Amino acid sequence: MTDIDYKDFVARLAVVGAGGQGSNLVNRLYSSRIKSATTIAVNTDAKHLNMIGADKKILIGKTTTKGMGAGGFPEVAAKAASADIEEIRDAIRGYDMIFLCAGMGGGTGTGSAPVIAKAAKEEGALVVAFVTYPFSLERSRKLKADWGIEQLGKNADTTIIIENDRILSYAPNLQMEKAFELIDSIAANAIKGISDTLTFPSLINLDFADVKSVMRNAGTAVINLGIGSGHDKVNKAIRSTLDHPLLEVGTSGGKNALIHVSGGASLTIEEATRIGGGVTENLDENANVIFGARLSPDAGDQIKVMSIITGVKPMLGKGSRLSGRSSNNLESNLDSLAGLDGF
Ligand SMILES: Nc1nc2c(ncn2[C@@H]2O[C@H](COP(=O)(O)OP(=O)(O)OP(=O)(O)O)[C@@H](O)[C@H]2O)c(=O)[nH]1
Ligand SMILES: [Mg+2]
Repeated sequence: MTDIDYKDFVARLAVVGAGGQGSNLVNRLYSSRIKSATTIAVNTDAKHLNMIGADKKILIGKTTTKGMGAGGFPEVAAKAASADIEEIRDAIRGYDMIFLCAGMGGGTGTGSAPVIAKAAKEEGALVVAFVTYPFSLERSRKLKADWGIEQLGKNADTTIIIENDRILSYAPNLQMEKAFELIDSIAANAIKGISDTLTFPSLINLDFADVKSVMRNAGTAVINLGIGSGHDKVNKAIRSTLDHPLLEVGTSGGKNALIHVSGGASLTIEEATRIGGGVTENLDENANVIFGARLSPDAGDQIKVMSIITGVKPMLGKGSRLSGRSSNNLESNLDSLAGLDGF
């Protein structure tokens, strides 16, 4: 029998960040020394790219915007990305899955992400976009964001939307910078969790073919997080995931779900499976549910849950049902969700 190097059969993954927010997210993952995915930052803004750590950086619009940014105009950024599309293609070629990150509402991320998504799909990758939706106070940016999300809907397989406002509604006293950090940690954790569980041996491995079956041409999706510890931690984890207000949507129509569970050395397959069942109870009867679980040495007694539900329609910009509710508990939950090692 000939020896086969099974590493050759592991899915190849890359994270591409477009614009300021996307590049910041890439920087965050690069700094955390993510091993399961290549990091690529794309921007029209040379100065910002210089400050970012990434395996690869691409300045787009070298001949058009000349490294000075897109000035808030998505159409300028779309042209810049198209002008340098060959360089983008060279960088993203050969990956099975691309996580594409961008803040919607500015110029570069909004305009270039759909162009990058299209190229990545043409190169054969499964394209999962993680985008942020602007704060209400960024009024004029919402129209641009809506446009960007619509374009991504046509070009990416799945678009997971994280609304900046939701963070403020349950952690209202957070400074803008800290709010950004929290929002970015959610996407970074999700990406790292999925990548690591696809790539490294895990308590319950995620299989790329399964991820593809949930994420291929899946439309908009929502992500929710939960946490549980101490007595009854499994039920606590389930409840906090179901109550998580990052996106207010009914998940009963949800078509498919990817569930990721992580916990300390004592986490059992039975507990992970119970959580998977609990957080998907309300989904469509025929929903395709896949899940993976990882042991995380630093987690101690804590179990963390991430659920991505596809085929749901988010109600963007409608504020949160949690406004005005005491948020102490959620704030501390968020803090413990923020560490990158957790998933
Ligand atoms: N979560 C998070 N959101 C951010 C961050 N920076 C900006 N945003 C949000 O993302 C939107 C787009 O901002 P940027 O990513 O800076 O914009 P850009 O894509 O670089 O666009 P231009 O600079 O206009 O070319 C903003 O409206 C904010 O809502 C960040 O570091 N974290
Ligand atoms: Mg910028």
